[in-house]
Amino acid sequence: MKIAVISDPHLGAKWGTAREHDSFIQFREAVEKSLELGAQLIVLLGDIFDTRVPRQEVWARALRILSTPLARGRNQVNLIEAKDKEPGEISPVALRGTPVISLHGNHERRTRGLTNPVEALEAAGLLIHLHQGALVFETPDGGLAIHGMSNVPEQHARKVLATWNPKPVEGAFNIIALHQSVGKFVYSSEERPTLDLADLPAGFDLYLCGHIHYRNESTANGRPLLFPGGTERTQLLQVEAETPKGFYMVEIGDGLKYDFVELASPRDFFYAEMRFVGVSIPELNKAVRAKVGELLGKPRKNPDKLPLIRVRLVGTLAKEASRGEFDERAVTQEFEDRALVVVSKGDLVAPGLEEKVQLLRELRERRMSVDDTAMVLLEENLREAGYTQIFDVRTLYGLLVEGREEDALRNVFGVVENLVNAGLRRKSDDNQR
Ligand SMILES: [Mn+2]
Repeated sequence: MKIAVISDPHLGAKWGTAREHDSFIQFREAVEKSLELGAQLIVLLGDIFDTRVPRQEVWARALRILSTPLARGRNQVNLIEAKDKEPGEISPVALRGTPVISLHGNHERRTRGLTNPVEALEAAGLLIHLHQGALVFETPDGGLAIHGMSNVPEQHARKVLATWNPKPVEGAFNIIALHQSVGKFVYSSEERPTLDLADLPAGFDLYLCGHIHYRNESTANGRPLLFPGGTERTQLLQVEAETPKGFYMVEIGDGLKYDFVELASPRDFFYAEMRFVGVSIPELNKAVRAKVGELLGKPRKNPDKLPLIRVRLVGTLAKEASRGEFDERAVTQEFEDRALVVVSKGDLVAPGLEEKVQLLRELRERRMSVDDTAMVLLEENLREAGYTQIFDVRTLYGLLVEGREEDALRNVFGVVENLVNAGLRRKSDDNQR
């Protein structure tokens, strides 16, 4: 019995850029390759889509790819029980060809009562969605139970998993699938998971986890824990440059075997970090271009596509220099025929800016949401400019967040008008005196 395990395709990622086709090409390759290799079941570990409400163009391409497993292969698995699924949720269409079972990821998660895109795919019969549930199959190699918990907010993961409290099905090969950060396996270093390897329920034969975008292997309760990593490169971290993209082919029956299958379609990705102390803008211009040139000379796996290059700049600028003077877009343009270059200068600071960086770091440590962080920064900037007394920062920020720029502008104009009127009044008072 062969099962393909594919994670985090992030369909629609980088839409509107030179990379907009990548997520589809790579997911298609993973699905087609898994069918060629004889997958009788495909398990998707979540984040099929990059957004919770994908655009129509993304839907069309996703549906086209996801209809291939249904049309290919002869179904050799029989669903005998669906735990915690409402009757009628599983379309008979989903059990044709090679069935697909999927979690939803954090990118697809929506408020209770709203349909997420993985549930929409289930409604179309293209897959079976699992969230705190299990599917029990009869296969040519015996019983197979697939248990799954889709993504929940990281701070609730431990509690939700404990409440769900899945138990292995007796006499079956039991697989459990999650889409969370677990222990040291985190999506980003700023994420603190509540779930530890020790929290994973015991008694399962194989543990699978999405969410982590680079391939990893570990163990839980003495059994393998596999992170296939995403088929799409979304983070451009160093580890993503060092780890090939692909998926797992798991074989059960005579024991357990698994192989990582590398994809051929992803672009080459080269990553470099450059550290500076007191660097001037001309020096920076020269050094970054030289580095991109050097990375372009590296051996290539996929010469058919422009490689991705990310250069991350870290350190301090010369006294008179400001970050804004370094034109990273000029570098991208200069190399656009040879590579897709991203230069990140966020960690390159002008002297004197250390304080602000420190503030950002503190906000990050307090684990504030992006909204709250932006709010504090707006307040901080207005305070520096001496404007805290006259602006109601929270109201202003609220309007900006809701996309009510017109109202925000009116709010600012109102404040300015009051100031001008007050000034005029003072002037006329002075004149009358
Ligand atoms: Mn993801």
